[in-house]
Amino acid sequence: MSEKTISLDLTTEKLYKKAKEEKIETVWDRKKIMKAPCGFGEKGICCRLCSMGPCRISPVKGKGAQKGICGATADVIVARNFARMVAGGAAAHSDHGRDIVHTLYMADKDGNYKVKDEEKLRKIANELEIQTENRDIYDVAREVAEMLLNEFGKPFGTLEFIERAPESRKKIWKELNIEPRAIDREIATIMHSTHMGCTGDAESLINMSMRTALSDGWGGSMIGTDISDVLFGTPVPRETEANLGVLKDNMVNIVLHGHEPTLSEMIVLAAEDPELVELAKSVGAEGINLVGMCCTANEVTMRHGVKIAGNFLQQELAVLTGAVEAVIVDVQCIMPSLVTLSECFHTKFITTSPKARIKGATHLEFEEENALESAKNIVREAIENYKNRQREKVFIPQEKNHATVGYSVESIKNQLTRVMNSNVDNSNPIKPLADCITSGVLRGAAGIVGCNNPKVKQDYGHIEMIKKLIANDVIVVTTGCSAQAAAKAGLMSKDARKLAGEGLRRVCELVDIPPVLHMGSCVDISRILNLVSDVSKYLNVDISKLPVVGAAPEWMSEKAVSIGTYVVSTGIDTWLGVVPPVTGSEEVVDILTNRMEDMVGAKFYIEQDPIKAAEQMLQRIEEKREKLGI
Ligand code: SF4
Ligand code: MSK
Repeated sequence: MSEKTISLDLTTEKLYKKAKEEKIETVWDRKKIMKAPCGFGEKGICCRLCSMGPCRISPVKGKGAQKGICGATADVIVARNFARMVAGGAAAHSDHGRDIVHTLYMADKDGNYKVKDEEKLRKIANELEIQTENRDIYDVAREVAEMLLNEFGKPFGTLEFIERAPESRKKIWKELNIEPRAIDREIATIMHSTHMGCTGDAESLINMSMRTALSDGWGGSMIGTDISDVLFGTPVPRETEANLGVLKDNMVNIVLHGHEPTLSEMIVLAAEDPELVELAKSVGAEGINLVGMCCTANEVTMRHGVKIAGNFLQQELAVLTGAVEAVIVDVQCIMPSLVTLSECFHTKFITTSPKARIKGATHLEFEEENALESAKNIVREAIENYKNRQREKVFIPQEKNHATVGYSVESIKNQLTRVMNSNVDNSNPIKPLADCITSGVLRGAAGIVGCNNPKVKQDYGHIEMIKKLIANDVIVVTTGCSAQAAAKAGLMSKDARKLAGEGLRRVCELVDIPPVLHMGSCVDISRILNLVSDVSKYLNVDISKLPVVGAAPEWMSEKAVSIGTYVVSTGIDTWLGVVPPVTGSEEVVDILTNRMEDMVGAKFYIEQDPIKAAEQMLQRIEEKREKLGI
């Protein structure tokens, strides 16, 4: 594979070339060794749920095994595998959310974790019908935390935050019996129903997948986002930079990678500690340069403007620069390959969570009870490693781009109302956005999210799709690695307005925003759900009728399968740029790409060419506009 074909990003090309020259293995080399993927796995027709198997179904109709030993058909096997992917993704996001709520429970005015956004906490407390008047804010915090922890295992009722959805949506969920109940319960139900000898009906399994996915989007992820805002502050627009060029030759470089802000927030504080800054100087550096990778980068850039080193496929490349003293990780999207790769350099690969220990890594467990001290110890480890940097091995590509980030729902509403205040009725902060859509100045909105995947030229899917959409007056909101691709490509700079169509450009100029808005990490897709719900309620039309689309052009993780499923179940058509492992079942393909529309008013589209996908999205947006008569 040549460096030209693996990525759209010049820094990736350069560092991949370096890896080749130094005979260091990367994700692309392992992908090549893997040769053609297993045809059964690719189609989802391999089952190893019991020891009568493993069973694999012949992909040729009428030839070879058409059923597993227990009699399970390809439809059942594919649907069970899909459901388990959803459960895996929902578990990851929701366990993240649960940890954040635990932190809120521990929060104390004299402790390391404090309530930073009291207004948001009071708003959530009101929603949960928890008294706030004349109460200490930390008492309120504990009661909110207890109630939200209960959302994971409560024996009766449905999730509290689904009340935020428009009535029309809740009605659909109720009729289909996919209103999510307790979060852990939905995940356990999938694991039970997909056990050998349980559900043998593909449609029922996809229904259960929708309910479990909704417990992620409107449950675990939404809780994770909201409580992170309460603890660490609701993001507001701020400036940052993105790409590996943010690493500094003369500083202690620390890459923060993973997902949960409980760790990264404390590392941010520790890196500003005067004693540690002094220590960095005493070892010959000019200071500490903290940068982010993957969703941790999104969390800390949204709240502090910490610079973004890169997205998923750049984690190995950061180490390959030879200039990173430590990669500090917590959970999710961390390649175990970082162990051997770090051994080729002086880099310390530090794991911190008992949920994601990796053999060969330095494990410094992050103790939340002693959070700041614990974070300082981890940062100290990185500083002390600066002296081991081998100068002859250092190569930092200089490419980076400027980005304006920090677009929480609150900051989008603020920005819109503040700027457009003079000529609109200010009674509903969502009115200006809704007006721009109904008048046709903006044709619609698109949420572009998700990972990188070495099956796709890195960032190509994200960037080509986004460019096509903004050129056609569709405002784009992004999260996850997609947001980082956009930031690296300069699409989050206000200058990128020049790439937008006339209507979107006018809105960007008036409101002073870039055409692509960074809404945060993967759990923050819940922000998009809240925003779309607000527009739906304001216009009094169901979400499925709005000119709004979603896409994950380079997705790779189970979390993305859960996300796609809850976004579609919320009524938003979603395009996948990587084919999911379901093509071994005509019925499952039919449900996902056709019948789901009759159930929830939206469906999946599979299109590997991002430009064609964007054209389909634009067409769908226009169809919806026509039906709405706007
Ligand atoms: Fe085979 Fe059925 Fe067992 Fe799966 S559950 S491995 S299809 S016998
Ligand atoms: S980090 S899930 S690679 S978006 Fe959220 Fe990026 Fe995908 Fe991980």
